[in-house]
Amino acid sequence: NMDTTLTNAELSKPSKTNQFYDDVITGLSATPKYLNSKYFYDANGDKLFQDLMNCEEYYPTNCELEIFAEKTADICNAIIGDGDAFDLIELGAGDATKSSYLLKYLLEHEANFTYLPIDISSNVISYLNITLPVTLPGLQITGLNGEYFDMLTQAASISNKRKVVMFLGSNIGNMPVNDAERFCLEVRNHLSAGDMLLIGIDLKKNPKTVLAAYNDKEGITKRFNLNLLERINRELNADFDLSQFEHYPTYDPETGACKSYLISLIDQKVNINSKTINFLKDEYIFMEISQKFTVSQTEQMAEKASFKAVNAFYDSKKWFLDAIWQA
Ligand code: AVJ
Repeated sequence: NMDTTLTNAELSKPSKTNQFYDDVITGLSATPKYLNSKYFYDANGDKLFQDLMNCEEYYPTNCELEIFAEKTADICNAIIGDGDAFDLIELGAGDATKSSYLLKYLLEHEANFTYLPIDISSNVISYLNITLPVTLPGLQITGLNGEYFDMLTQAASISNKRKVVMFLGSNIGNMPVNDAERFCLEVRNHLSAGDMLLIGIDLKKNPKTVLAAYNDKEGITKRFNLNLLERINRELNADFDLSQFEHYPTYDPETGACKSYLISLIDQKVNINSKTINFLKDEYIFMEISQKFTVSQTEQMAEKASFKAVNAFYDSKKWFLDAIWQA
């Protein structure tokens, strides 16, 4: 049950019962302050991310869509392999637009598979469970709502078929490089020899292009960041004044780290249920990292996680990579 809304009874209990509350208090009590970007994705955040994917500057989605549309057969044939039954597991499925290209092709070619989308958002999973069997007749789907590794463990417990895990959209970039390596190793440890990881990775490119994608003119990225404060207000009984925080995106072409911050415009106190958090003028909250990689960095990452990089699919601009790594 991922509904993190606190009832009055829960709010008056020790905070241990609510992970979202604990994480928010931990992050905002730290120096420097931070929030975990996985909490961006409530119903409003899902909607804002949809808008972001449709905005002009946010290129990663269009690049990956191009790869999935243009290289469908090659990707699917690599996934199908010898033709044995398999589970197609997607970590952070979102609206499954990209994977739909693959799902459609796999169904048309009578591949024997079950689609298991995993998402932290219960909205996403109920939406997929309802809509995909209608738009893709014959699709076997089991949506799993929860944290990636809990749900990977659950997926393994309900089936012992070969596994193809998809981790698309450069979601891997939401972790600092060391964490990303550890994450890939943990995925590998949930897999068996012959299983696969299809991973979408945003590549280094002109720094202006990267920065613009996280600083769109319409201000959707700004609202996407501020939405987390709004979510904290709504779900954790807090009183953030959104007009007193400014969105500050950065990109460092050396490290490939694209980071977003919210900066306090004034000295201010924010109450979160019974806790008070002090902000100094110009103090920042680190909100999100969207790491960009070189191709050789992605190959190193595969190797460190005990995968063999077996296929690489690029968009025409070579801005984005979908790689197949074999366990
Ligand atoms: C969904 C994590 C891949 O980092 O590019 C988009 C989220 N943040 N704009 C990304 C996001 C700001 C996105 N990921």
